[in-house]
Formats: sequence, C-alpha cells, structure tokens
Amino acid sequence: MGSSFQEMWRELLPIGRHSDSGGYRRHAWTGADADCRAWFRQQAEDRGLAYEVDRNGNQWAWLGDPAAGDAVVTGSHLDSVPDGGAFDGPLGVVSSFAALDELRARGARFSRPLAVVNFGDEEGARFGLACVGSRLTAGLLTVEEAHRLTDGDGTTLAQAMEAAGYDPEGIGADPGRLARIGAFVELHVEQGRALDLSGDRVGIASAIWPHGRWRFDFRGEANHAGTTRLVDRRDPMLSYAETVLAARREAELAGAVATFGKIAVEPNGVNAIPSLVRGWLDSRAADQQTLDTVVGGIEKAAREYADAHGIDLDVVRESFTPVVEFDHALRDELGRILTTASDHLKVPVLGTGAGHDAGILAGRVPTAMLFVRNPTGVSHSPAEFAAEDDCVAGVHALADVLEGLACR
Ligand code: HGY
Ligand code: MN
Ligand code: MN
Repeated sequence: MGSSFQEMWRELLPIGRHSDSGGYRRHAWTGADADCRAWFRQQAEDRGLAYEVDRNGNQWAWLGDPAAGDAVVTGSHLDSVPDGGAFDGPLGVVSSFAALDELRARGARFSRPLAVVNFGDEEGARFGLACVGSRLTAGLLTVEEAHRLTDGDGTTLAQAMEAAGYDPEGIGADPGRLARIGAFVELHVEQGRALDLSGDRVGIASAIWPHGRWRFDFRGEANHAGTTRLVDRRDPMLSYAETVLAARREAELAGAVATFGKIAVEPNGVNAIPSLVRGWLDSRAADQQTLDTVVGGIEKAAREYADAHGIDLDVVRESFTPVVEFDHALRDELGRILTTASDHLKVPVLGTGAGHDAGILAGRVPTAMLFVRNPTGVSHSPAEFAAEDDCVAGVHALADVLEGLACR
C-alpha cells in the first residue's frame, strides 16, 4: 500500500504547482484541473474500475455495479484555492485509491458496490462558490444559479466547462445517483491542530460550522490622488478598511471567525482614489445564531462607516452552508470499526470550521469524515503538510472503514 500511495502522490505533486510560490493553482476547468482529471481517469483505468463522469463533471471510479445500490463511496476533490497546499482534497482522493489497493491485497470480498469520487470545484476559487459539483448533484445549487456564475474575467461556468470539453447543458440535480449511495466517507487533512495536540494520527468528524461568503461593494468617486483635497474625497477604501477591523472585532467578541481575504479595486491605479472597493467576507461560527450576530454586526458597522464617508454600500450573500451534523450512526460505526481494527486505537471526534463536499451531501446520504493529523494546522497555504506516516495511517484507517462497511 505504502508504495501505491507514494507513487500516486509523486505523480500528482507537480500538477498545477506554481514555481514561485510553491502553491497549487488547480482551479476548476483550467489546464491544471484537466491534468488532475486525466490522472484520476488513469488511476481508475489502471485498476480496472468503471470510469464515468456525471452530469455535473464529477468523476467516479466504480468497483461493482452502481445500479445494485447501497454503494459505499469515498473520495474528495483535486482542485485547490489560489496557492493552496498539496493535501487539501488530493489526500482524500489518493488515499481512497490506496485504500482500495490495500483491500484488494488483503483479499477483501465486497458485498456492496464501492466507488472513488473526485468532486469538481470544491474550493470555488474561480467562480466564487464552493462545492459546485456536489451542490449541483444534491440540488442545492439550481441550474439557473449555476449559469449565472462567472469568474474574474467574465467567463461563465458554462463557457469554462465547454472549453474543458464538458457539456454545461447537462448540469443539474442528480437524485438517482445519490439514491444509489448508502454511505459517503471523505478522508481529509485536518485543517487545525486538534490531532497534533491530542497525539493522534486519525480523527472522525462530528460537525461542520455554518459558514458563508458575503460580497461588500463600497462605491465612491474616482479622483486624482495628488490634487483632491482629503475633505473632498469619497474614498471607499477608508470604509472598507474600517470594516475589516470591525470584522475582526465582531469575530473576537463572539468567538467566531471572519476574514476578508479577497479584494477587487477599481480603477486599481496607484495614483487614483478608488471608485469601487469590493471585498469578500468569509465568516464562520459554531452555531447559526452566533454567525448571524457576527455578520449582522459587521454589516451594521460597514453601513455606518460608508455613511460617514459618503459611500454607497451593497452587501450580497453569495453562498451559505448551514451547520452540518454528520450521521451519528455512521460516525459511531466508524468509531467501532477503527477501535476494533486497530486494537483499541483512540480516535478523537472533532468539529471543523472548514467546508467539505461531505457536508453538502450530508443532507442527502449518510456521510462521515476522517481527518489525518496536520502538525502545524496550516491549510490553504503552500505550507500545508501531513507526515507520510500519518498519511499511511489514514489509508489504513480508510481501508478498515471501507472493509467494515462494504465487506460485511
Ligand atoms: O473553504 C472551505 O472551508 C473549504 O476548504 N472549501
Ligand atoms: Mn479547502
Ligand atoms: Mn478540501
């Protein structure tokens, strides 16, 4: 198994890696994404698995007959945030194939169909909405909404899919496909240090915090940076900057998180007062009420700052994912399987503030997640890391889980 994991990992490593930053730019429907998809297809074919792409561009590799139903599905995503790390997403896909190899080496006999999946556009780096592939499949993103998505250059999702050789006319909810899934298990690198602190290699997910993305458009007046008196300016950058500080304050007060990580400025000239500052807020909290309080507080502050500077403000919620509680029965079963298989291994149960395709599917099929230790907790950064021993432990754990679920 170790060698199959390492070989896959080595093959995937150079794809979409930016030479200056060392981070990954595997954005949906780009050349790097196509290379990742070609890699997935090759893995499926090398293993004699039935390869298919669903109507939303998600890739599947099947062992057994999907039509038999009650399938056990595992996998994750291969796309990345801008300058992302190597592990967020790919660790789950590579571990899925490696776990399957391990089960075959063990001589496992499968009583349920098994599939490995690569969900498209999990990070939403290009079109601004996370988990597009799984949201469409689950019917949580309508076809009309999907067709309204555009990237920073004005390319629509449909145009991007078409350019990549996929049919955007076919996208939409896929309840028949979901009905054939009995359980979905996503393995993921931990995006925090809970496992490092507890001294465990592998954990099980309990819940995902509710989270969303809001776009704040501050509109003022473009003018000359050298000749416009300070008192005459309508500079949206000022209210934006004050709003960033307010976001930090509100999040601290509530024990939540709030981040402005992306900004667009017009006209974006060094010597011009901006006419528009567009900032995207990502905010997450342990519960809905707290999240509402935080975002409400940030918006209220933003309006006050905008008024004070003669700035027009529009706030649009671009996406939202409610709290996700993973299926308790499946979660307990994973705990039982792992503690039995690994001779009473301690497997902590952890919540997370990160979104996942597993969270999107959780409302439709029994879903669970495994986390693999991340010694620094860093994620969405080139510095993201997991030790090879821990990745191998994750593959063993996933193999045990798949065997426990699909071979009984
Ligand atoms: O943004 C997130 O939480 C996820 O990594 N897509
Ligand atoms: Mn991510
Ligand atoms: Mn991820």
